[in-house]
Formats: sequence, C-alpha cells, structure tokens
Amino acid sequence: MGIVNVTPDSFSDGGRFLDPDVAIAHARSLRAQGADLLDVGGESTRPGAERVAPRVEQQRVLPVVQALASEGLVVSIDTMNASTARAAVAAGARLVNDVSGGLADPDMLDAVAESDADIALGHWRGPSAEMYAHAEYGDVVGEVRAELEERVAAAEAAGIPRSRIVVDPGIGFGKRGVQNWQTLRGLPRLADLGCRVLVGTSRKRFLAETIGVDADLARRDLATAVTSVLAARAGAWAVRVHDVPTTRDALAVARAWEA
Ligand code: PMM
Repeated sequence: MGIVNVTPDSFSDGGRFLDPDVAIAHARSLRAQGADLLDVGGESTRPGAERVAPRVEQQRVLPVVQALASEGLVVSIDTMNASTARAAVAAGARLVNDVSGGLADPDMLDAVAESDADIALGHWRGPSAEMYAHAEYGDVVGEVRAELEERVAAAEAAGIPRSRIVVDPGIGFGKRGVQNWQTLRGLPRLADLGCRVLVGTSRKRFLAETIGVDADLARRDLATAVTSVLAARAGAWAVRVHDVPTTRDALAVARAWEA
C-alpha cells in the first residue's frame, strides 16, 4: 500500500502533494513502482495534530480518489469521517482505512456496511492531540488484540462480514517506543483474529529512536523496509509505506531467500 498524503502537515511529507495534480502524479508513480493499493488521506494523524473539517478533507481527497479510480487503480481512503468515507466510496475507493477503528465517528461502520467496500480498523485509544495520554499497558499485545476484537465485533454487528474487515495494530498510535516493538512481535496473535492484517511502520518515530533520531528519510525508509518484510513474514496482508521501491526490493529479496 503506497501512501498519498494530500495534507499540508503530515510528519514526513506534509505539503508535498497538496495540489491534486501533484498527488495524482505521485500515486501513479507509486503504482508504477509496484504498489497494489493507493491510500489517499486528507487529514494528518501525526501526534498532536488538530482535526480537519470533513469539507476541507473532502476537497483535498475526492479529486484524487476520483482520478485514480477512473484509471482502474485500487484506492483506499484514509479517513475517520463517515461522510468522507461515503463520498470517497462513491468516487471509487474500495477500502476505507479508519485509523480509529470506527471510534472517531459513530456513523462510520454503518457508512461502510451500506457499501460493498472493505474496512481497515486501526487500534486507537483517542485523537492525535492526546494519543500519548493513553499509552499505558500491562500486556500491550493482549490489550491491542482484545480492543481490535471488540472493533471487529462492532463492525460485524453493523453488517460488515469478516471477509471485508482488515485489522491494523496502529503502530505509533497511543504507543511509545518499545510498545511498538512489542506489538510487532505479537503480530501472529493478531493474525489469528481471522481478518487480514495491515501494518504501517513507515518512517515512524520509533524507527528513528532505534536507528538514530537524526536519521534522514532514506535511512528511515530502509528501516521501514526491514520491518515491512518482518511484518509480511509474521502474516501481514499489506504494509503501508511512503517509499515503495525500497520495500518492494526488500520483499523480493526475502521471497528469494525463502524460495
Ligand atoms: N499511520 C498513519 C496514517 N494512516 N493507516 C493505517 N491503516 N495504519 C497506520 O499505521 C497509519 C495509517 C500515520 O502515518 P503518515 O502520517 O505518515 O501517513
């Protein structure tokens, strides 16, 4: 899954793709580099970020979703707003990627249930502005798993079958440094929920804390490729990355090793 952030303030690429034509060209190049799925988002979820009005979010993302879907590309919409999810699905998005797992907007699960789109439910304990206030765990893997299981049950109760549900452990969301590594180590326990698993480590702070807080993007992309390969080996269905070639290469090397 290649990341297309149509935002002024995402933490590693904010402002680069705010112009729809630039975002569309970027998405096409991610596709050409080997991304099977393009994740279009119009609201930054970086720690401390303020919410964006759905109207503004939709002005950013809908032209991009519409253009990519009309070219036959598989698009996911990264949003916590049901109105944006509905509009993006109408414009051709096939997956609704909600980092809040349907908790931020009480209408989200119904919006997806009414469509034939898939939904990715992220592990989330509160908005970006306050996310580290909730980073208290006894058993991080057990708690992430139990909280995701509740979200899966809520989605099923809303009428979305498990075959259309993807779970995501929400790396960096309400988790500090080592809690992210513990969560990644526990991926096989999430995979046994019986849903596809999506993992997003790309360029995140916990990687920089491991390789060097001043690590530039190229070094963070290499670290991302390593975690993405390990996630794939632990059963992930998809990995969400900014830099597609590095992760594709790493996956090809790992596949050759295993073959
Ligand atoms: N992380 C971010 C945004 N969207 N979606 C999913 N499913 N999983 C993630 O880990 C995730 C996400 C934050 O990263 P960005 O600001 O670099 O896009």
